Amino acid sequence: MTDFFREIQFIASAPRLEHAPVDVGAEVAFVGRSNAGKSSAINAITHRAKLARVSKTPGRTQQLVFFQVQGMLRLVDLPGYGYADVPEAMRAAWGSLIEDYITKRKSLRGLVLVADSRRGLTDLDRQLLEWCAHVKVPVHLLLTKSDKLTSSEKKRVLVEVTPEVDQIHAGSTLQLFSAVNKDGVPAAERHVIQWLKG
Ligand SMILES: Nc1nc2c(ncn2[C@@H]2O[C@H](COP(=O)(O)OP(=O)(O)OP(=O)(O)O)[C@@H](O)[C@H]2O)c(=O)[nH]1
Ligand SMILES: [Mg+2]
Repeated sequence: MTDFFREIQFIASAPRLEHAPVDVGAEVAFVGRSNAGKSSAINAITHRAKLARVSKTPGRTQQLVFFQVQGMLRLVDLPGYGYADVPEAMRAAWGSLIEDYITKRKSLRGLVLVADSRRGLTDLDRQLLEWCAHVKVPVHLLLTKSDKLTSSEKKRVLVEVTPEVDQIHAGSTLQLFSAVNKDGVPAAERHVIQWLKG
């Protein structure tokens, strides 16, 4: 555990990219399906229990939420996608907000894609990986909630997902992760810090 995130604090939430903090420095964003565990991953990696809001109700984080790590370094909690129970128009708006952010944000150094290890990748995760490959944004995949898997299930998900990710966005990295038992937290933390420090 490092003290890199010791002074992290919420700075802004933005319903649209125009409302985001000025686009300088370096940023790492967490993205993924609604309820996958993005906010929990941010809290685990920063060693702050209640920094990002965790909810049992999917689709809670509907804005880009910015945290200042130190100076011009930031983490971003992106709105979750793919939640079935929202109107189509709202779903489309979330999609374009995320697409806008990924394609236009100059300070974006890398995306942490969070996916439930029990489900593997969804179609929207694959689409996101394709966008990232297209605009050359590096991706680190967290297969989270690994505390729910047996050791043979853990092996199987890695065997299944690794070639799939390689095929869509070669050079991406991936790991198992759990915000509950902290499996993989140090590795994820190192990855995020490396991106931020450039
Ligand atoms: N067992 C287990 N549960 C987890 C883990 N991470 C998150 N959860 C649970 O999954 C639910 C969703 O977690 P969040 O972190 O709020 O997920 P999110 O991706 O930020 O969700 P949205 O903001 O709605 O898109 C909560 O009930 C968490 O407690 C984990 O590693 N293991
Ligand atoms: Mg969230």
